[in-house]
Parts: sequence; structure tokens; C-alpha cells
Amino acid sequence: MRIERIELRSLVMPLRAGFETSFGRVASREMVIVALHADRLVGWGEAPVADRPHYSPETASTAMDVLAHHMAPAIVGRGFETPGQLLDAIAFVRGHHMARAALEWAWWDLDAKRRGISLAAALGAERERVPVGVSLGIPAGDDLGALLAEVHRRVEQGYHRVKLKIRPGFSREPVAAVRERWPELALCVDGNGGFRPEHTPELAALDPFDLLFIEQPLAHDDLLEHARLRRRIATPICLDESLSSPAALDAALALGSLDVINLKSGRVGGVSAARSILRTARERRVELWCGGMLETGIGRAAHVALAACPGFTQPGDLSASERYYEEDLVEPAFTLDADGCLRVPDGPGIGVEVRGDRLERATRRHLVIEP
Ligand code: OSB
Ligand code: MG
Repeated sequence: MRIERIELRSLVMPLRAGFETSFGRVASREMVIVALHADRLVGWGEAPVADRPHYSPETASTAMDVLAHHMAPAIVGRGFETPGQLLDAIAFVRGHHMARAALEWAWWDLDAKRRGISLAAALGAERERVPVGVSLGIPAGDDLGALLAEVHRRVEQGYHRVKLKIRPGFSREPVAAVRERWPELALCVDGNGGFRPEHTPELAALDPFDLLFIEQPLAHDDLLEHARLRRRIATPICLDESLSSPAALDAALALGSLDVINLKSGRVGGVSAARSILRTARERRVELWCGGMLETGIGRAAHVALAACPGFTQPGDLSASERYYEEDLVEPAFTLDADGCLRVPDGPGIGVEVRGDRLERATRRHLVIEP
């Protein structure tokens, strides 16, 4: 199927509520949306970048640049029968995983639509619904009352697992407060690389609270210190930022740096890389769940399909559209059912309709690449 045209859009989507991590607070999200056009079909992909290089070195500007000047020109006007062929065509680009992932997801969506099957079916999904969790930011002003009210609301909505963002000085208190009120809740925390090895006592103080895991407490590029920390605390360690590729997972397993994997297709460089990590996790029997980056419904649809595949052992950071945005880009929006699950779309490709008017309204830059 020959790719006739590639559209790149850089968007700004206002978040319904500010989201604070150890990096700081954001009020909106910037992402890049890729549309591949072929045979009157459109394949969609999302690069979950941000306005600033906090979580990863990529931003909306770097993704637009590398897609427009390097990746898209290598693909437009050509046909690809397999994702491997597509990836080979852009293999000369080093890094830029989120930009690469957006292109690969768009190809998978397009190919599934051409075959008349759902993305979930194309990926080998087995579930029709996926149980989901919610990731809660640090409350404004570190207000514990506000945090408890937010946890209450999400537990009432039916979320299966709650993740709290923590940073040095804001860890034991929020965890103790939530645990006291919800002794049975599936609970975990995420440090987003904000702690240092010197904070080991602060992290060890979380041991009594029966957390599922501590996610990425230490630096984004430090597998060795995570292995050391893992031997000093009882709470399991989950890695996010550090697992930048299948090779990084192999290294982390060899070093003993983790117990649990947060799988984000953007971070690891696409669908094929994500599936490779999923295979390794199944072979090695490592816990794994689907991470999120506050995606719009485009990225969410892809991740819901992926999370329906065998090997996801815990509810992920896949929440309903309303948790993020007043108005999602897709219809129908993703909603929680009575059991705290999202339904896996079964229509062709991502299985949800991208609303052109909403996409247009959120667009800040729009580039069209033609042969
Ligand atoms: O560390 O998992 C993270 C959001 C943006 C960047 C990094 C992270 C997150 C989240 C939110 O935790 C997950 C979500 O609900 O999409
Ligand atoms: Mg994380």
C-alpha cells in the first residue's frame, strides 16, 4: 500500500486539571499526531511528546522536525508490506522514539483498516475489555485533603489501581494517608526519576504500606543504582524512563534492576519494540502493565488494543477520556464501564473516529509531506 501523503500536526490540548510530577506542574499537553494517507484510508498515530524535554529528550518541536525532515521523506510515495520494512526505511534515524512510534502506529492502523480488521485483532489481542488504573498528580500545594478527595472520586468511579506521584519530601505522608483510609486499595507510586541514592531511607520508609511498586525512583539513565536500591528496600521496583528499548530491558534484567515493567510504546520506539518487550516479559514471567503519557483518544485507542494482548499482568495508566480532556479528539470517547474497564474497540483499525473539527481546533502547526 503506497503512502500517498503524510500529515503532521503539533497540538495543544488543555488538561481538565493541572498534572504535577517531580518535574513540575503542567496545565496542557502538547503532542504530535501523524496521519498516513493511502487508498482513501487514513492511519493515525500519536507521539506522546511534551512542550519541554522533562520526561524524555523529545519535545513537540523535535518530533515535528525529525518527522518532517528525516522520517516522512523516507516513507512518502513508497509502499510497505510489513512494519519491519517501514522501520528499515527509517532505521538511519537514531533515537527519536516517540516520533518513530507515531509513524509505526499510524502504519498499523492503516494496515488494519486495509485488511478490514481491528488494531486489536492485528496485534493478537485476546480481551474485549481491559481493567484500568489512574495516575494522580501531586496535589497543588501538596494538599493532602485534596489528594484524598481525588482518590475517593477515582475509587468510586471504579479504577482498579491508583498511582500517586511522589517527590523527595512528598512520599511517606501521602502514601500513609491514602493507605490508612483504603487498606485494601491496589496502590503504587511514581518518582519520575526525582530521587537520588541518598534518599534510600525515604524510599525504604514506604516499605510498610504494601505498595504494588515504586516506579522509576532514581535517574532516568541509571540501571545500576536501581539494582542497588532494589536490594535495600522491600517494595518492588518498576521502571519507566530507564526502559528505553528492548536492549535496556535485557540489561535491567541482567543487573536485577526491576520487578515490574511499565510498557510505553512511545518511549521504547514503537509497536514492534513494545511487542518485543512484551515477549521477553512473558518468557521471563515479569510483571508488566501499559503506561500512559496523557494521550488523546488516538494514542489511547492504540494502547487499549495493545493492553488487550496476553502478557499485561496489572491494570495500566489507561484512564477514561474525561480524566484528561474536556473533549477528546475521538468519538466515541473512552469511558469506564461498571467494572472499571475500558472496552477494546472492535471496528477497523483504532476503531474510533477522529473528529476533524476538534483536531483542527487543537492544531498549532500543520505540515503536509508529499512525494
Ligand atoms: O511517568 O508515567 C509517567 C504522564 C506523563 C509523563 C509521564 C508519566 C505520566 C503519567 C500519566 O503517569 C499516565 C496517564 O494516565 O497517561
Ligand atoms: Mg512513570
